[in-house]
Amino acid sequence: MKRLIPCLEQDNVEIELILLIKTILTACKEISFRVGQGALSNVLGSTLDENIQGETQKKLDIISNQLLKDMLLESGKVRTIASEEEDSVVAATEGAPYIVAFDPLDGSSNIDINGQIGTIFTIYRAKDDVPAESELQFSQKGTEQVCAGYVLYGPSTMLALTTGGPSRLYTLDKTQGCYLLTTEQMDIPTETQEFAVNMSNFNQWSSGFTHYINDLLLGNEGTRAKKYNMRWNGAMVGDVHRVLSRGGIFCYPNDIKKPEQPAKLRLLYEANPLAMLVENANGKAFTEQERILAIAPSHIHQRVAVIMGSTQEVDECLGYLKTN
Ligand code: FDP
Repeated sequence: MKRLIPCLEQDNVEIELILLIKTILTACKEISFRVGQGALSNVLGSTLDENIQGETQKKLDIISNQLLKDMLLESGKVRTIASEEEDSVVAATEGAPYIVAFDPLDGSSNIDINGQIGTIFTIYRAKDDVPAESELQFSQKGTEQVCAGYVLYGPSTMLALTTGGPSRLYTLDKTQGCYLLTTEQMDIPTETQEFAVNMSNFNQWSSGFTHYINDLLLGNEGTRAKKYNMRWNGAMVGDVHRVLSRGGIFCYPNDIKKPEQPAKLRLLYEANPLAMLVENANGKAFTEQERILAIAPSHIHQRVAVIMGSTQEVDECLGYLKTN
């Protein structure tokens, strides 16, 4: 099996970027170890702090954030860092070529129950006309990402990565400490009979999205004339991993009862990297109206609705949103 670095070299990824990816993955190996230790390393449970979005921070969130931040600050390759767990951007090395954003541990509610969680990351080129300490470093569309990926801490630790070419999947060989290529090119089937959505939000959706889900639930008797199955992991990284692995549609639509904050998921370090992986695996990733990767961001913690996965199913869903 091929190791990660030779794969990146073969894909003609520039050496500086390879070194940066290696740094992120070294931090993730450490996170994987701590996650694997579970209750034995006394890292489960909550701290008393809240992050900027008012969510209680879990101990593992804080540790993972610190590990990634420290290693990126030391690497000399990163000019500016943004994290779900940091209120504002962190200036790193002046003149360094890249900026990095990450969600250190996505799916926090799964931490204490030994469920799937993961680190999502994205890399862009630094802007020379913007100071390192400015949030404007990140006002770049998702199409500008030079690398997007996640490390999933499940029964095995897996890395999904794209540097602009195909989305590839690697598995961490814990005996050797290296990532081995296990799926050369992920390929999302265009059609599906599986959907992922938090059904407890049913009463908060637009009429178009409610109509779409109702038609899926009607199965063979409804207009879609197909029996659909539902899977909900509770961690976007795990749900999108399933979609990348065997197809499906993942939806986190707007909550129309919360006009002040209708969307839940974050554009910079959740939606954009996963959208790039999905598109580079022949899938489609939209909000309720537009291609996620084409959004000009307004803020590092900006939230967007997310509908991603099998192309035909995403198109069907978007059709309901247009006509209702
Ligand atoms: P979490 O807050 O647990 O980190 O990023 C947000 C996220 O997880 C997603 O991974 C997940 O899909 C969603 O929130 C789950 O939130 P709800 O339980 O509110 O639907």
